[in-house]
Parts: sequence; C-alpha cells; structure tokens
Amino acid sequence: MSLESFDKAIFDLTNKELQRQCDYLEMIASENFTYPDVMEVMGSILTNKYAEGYPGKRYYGGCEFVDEIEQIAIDRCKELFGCEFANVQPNSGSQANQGVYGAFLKPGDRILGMDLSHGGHLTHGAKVSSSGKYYESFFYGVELDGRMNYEKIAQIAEITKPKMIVCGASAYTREIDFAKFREIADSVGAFLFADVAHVAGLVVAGEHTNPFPHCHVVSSTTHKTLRGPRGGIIMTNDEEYAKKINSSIFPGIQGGPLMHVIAGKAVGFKHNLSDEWKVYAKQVKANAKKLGEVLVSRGYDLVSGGTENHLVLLSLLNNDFSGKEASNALENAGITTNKNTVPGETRSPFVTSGVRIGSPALTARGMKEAEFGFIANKIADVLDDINNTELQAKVKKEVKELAHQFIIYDRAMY
Ligand code: DSN
Repeated sequence: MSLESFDKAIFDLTNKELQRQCDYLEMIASENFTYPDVMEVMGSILTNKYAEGYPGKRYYGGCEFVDEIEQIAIDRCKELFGCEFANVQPNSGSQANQGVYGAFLKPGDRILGMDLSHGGHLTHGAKVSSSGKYYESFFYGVELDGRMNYEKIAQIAEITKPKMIVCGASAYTREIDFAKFREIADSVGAFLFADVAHVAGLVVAGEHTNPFPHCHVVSSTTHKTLRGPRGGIIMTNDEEYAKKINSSIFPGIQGGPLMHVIAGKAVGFKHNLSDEWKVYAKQVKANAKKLGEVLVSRGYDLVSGGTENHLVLLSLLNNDFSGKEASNALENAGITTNKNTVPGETRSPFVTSGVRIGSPALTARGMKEAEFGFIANKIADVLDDINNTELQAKVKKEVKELAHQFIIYDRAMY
C-alpha cells in the first residue's frame, strides 16, 4: 500500500513541505538540499538492520553488507579530511560532541568554548545543554568588530585552565585559525577539539583551513555545508583517541547505528570527493560575499563587515527593528532566515539584533552571484520598509518565480 493511501495526513504534509522548500528561498545557514541518491539510500531497506558494534566486530549476524557500507563511509570520510580515523555512527552533531566529551572528560572537568550568544553552539558548554551541566564550562567570544581575539582567548585559557578547548562556531563569518587555537591549547596543556559542522563542506574543498593537523579531535555534521544526510561524524589522527571515541559512541551513548544514514553519508562523501564539489564550495563563498557586498551597499551593517565563508550576519543594532521582526518580514516575503544575537547585543535572545543569512542551500539549487545580488536587493527592499505587507507579498511572488527557475526536486524524484 502506498504512503498516500495508508497515511494521507503524513503524505500531504510531506508534500506541503516539499512545496515550501521549492517555493521559498532557503537561506538558513545550517540547511542545505541533499542529493536524491542520498535520499534514495536513506529510504532503503538498510533501515531494517541492527549492527551494534563496528565493521568486523558486530553483536549481530548478517552484517557482511552493512560492514562494507560503513567501511566505505569511514574510508571516504578519512580521505576527505585527510585524517587517520573516523567514526561515522553519531546520529547527530550534538551526539558526536557528547561522544567526544565522554571519551576525554570526566564530569566536572573544565571546558572552554565559544559563547552561544557570540556565535558558538549549545553543545560547546551552554548551561542549558548537557555539555554545560556535566562539565564546568567557560567561554570566549568575539570583539565588537565581530572577530575572535586570539590573545584574549589565550588569557581566558590561562585563567580558566580548561582540560579541553572547543573551537568552531554556528554564526561566525571569518576563518577560524586552528593553528592559533593549538598554540593556546598547548600553552595551558589542554586538549583541542574542533566542531567544524558549519564549514566542513568548505574545509574538504580546500576553501577553509583544515582543522588537521592542529586539532586532536574534530567533529562535524554531514547535512550542513557537506550537503549529505542528517547526522554526525568524529575524526582524529590518534589511534588511542579513536578507540576512546568508538567506545564513547557505542556502547557509551548510542545503540544500533542508523545504517541507512551511514550509507547516505557514504554517498554524500562521494559527492564531496568529486571535482564538482570544489566548484560548489567556491560558489558558496562567492555567493555569500556578493550577498554581503550588496547589503552593505544598501546601507546595512554586517558583523565583521563581511564574510569569508558561507554566511553573513546582519547587525541591526543601529536599526529601529529587531532580528525577530526582520526575519518575520523576510519569511513573509518568501525568504527563510533566522534571527541571531550579535556582538554587543542589546535585545533579548528571543528578539535579537541580528539575522543570519547563508548561501549553501541556494547555491545547491544552482544560483550564482547574479541571483544573490538580486536576492540581497530584495532583502534590503523588505527591510527598508519593514511594515509594508503589500511589498512583502509582491517580493514573495518574485522570489517564487526565481526559485522555480532553479529546480531542486520534483515529485518524481521523491
Ligand atoms: N542548529 C544548527 C545551526 O543552525 O547552526 C546548529 O546545530
């Protein structure tokens, strides 16, 4: 029986979501459109298989084919990042990070990560996350110019003496200097952990500095700039660390691995290893740059003044409307973004003075600088007259027309 006849409610809602993804301009910096072949394998019979353990060392029979699949995913992941060991089982980026902490820390140990309100991530020690509950977390941030000050981070490390330093961000527009972080970590005898979820797709294309060989352990998600299935990975060059990571993930915090997703990771990695990937990653950066340039030319402030990666962070500290109002107005105009705090924030985290805008998803649809210039002007038009709902409706029609020129999925693919 088809999904349509068995469960019309879920069938219809999934189609509505497909329509939304096709009609709107997806500019949430952490989202992307994965490949139909990745979705094909994720929707396959591989979901039926239990394979607790690792390739060649499973607790169940019948694992000969999933062993090969996981090994291919591991080998491709290592090739991509240029590292020696990879665990492709984490179900998400958060679980990957939880697995890293479990492998190297004891409850109460000190970690030093980037402040969530400065562009860090919940799992980098935020008090509401288990990373801030089980470990004693301290934070560094960015300066008012939106950039990390490595000397200041070194001073904070010197004072707080963390066992682990976490680098990596969710809303940072400049390259992260992993070598400098390693110097800081070495100066206080700390372990260096990089979470490159946001920039991984750029890293593997050589469009962002590689965290290896500087970091002891690296985690990432596979669905953001990497454009693969939703999930996590952990990598290292040290065999002893790899063993600790493996047991921290299974049996530490996970049971049976999601073999259909691991197969999706393998397929995604094959895309990431292709020559086309380098073209895509370069375009992601060029598009974000264009977006930023046009917004600045229209009088808008960007945190750090521009971007070196896949996102821009619009600062509304000097505007009389908030990040929340701006992202709502843009949503009404068919442009999906998210509100974000900015350095020097004066509004609450539920309101904010910033909007994070990313280029990965629309680049996956084939859009280039010309389209990003057009979109940036539309964003500025909407924000210039933020309460004009008629204008929002007009822009919504225009961006839908643009979106439909860049087909990403059709019903037959899915
Ligand atoms: N939720 C992701 C982001 O938007 O950056 C991070 O996990």
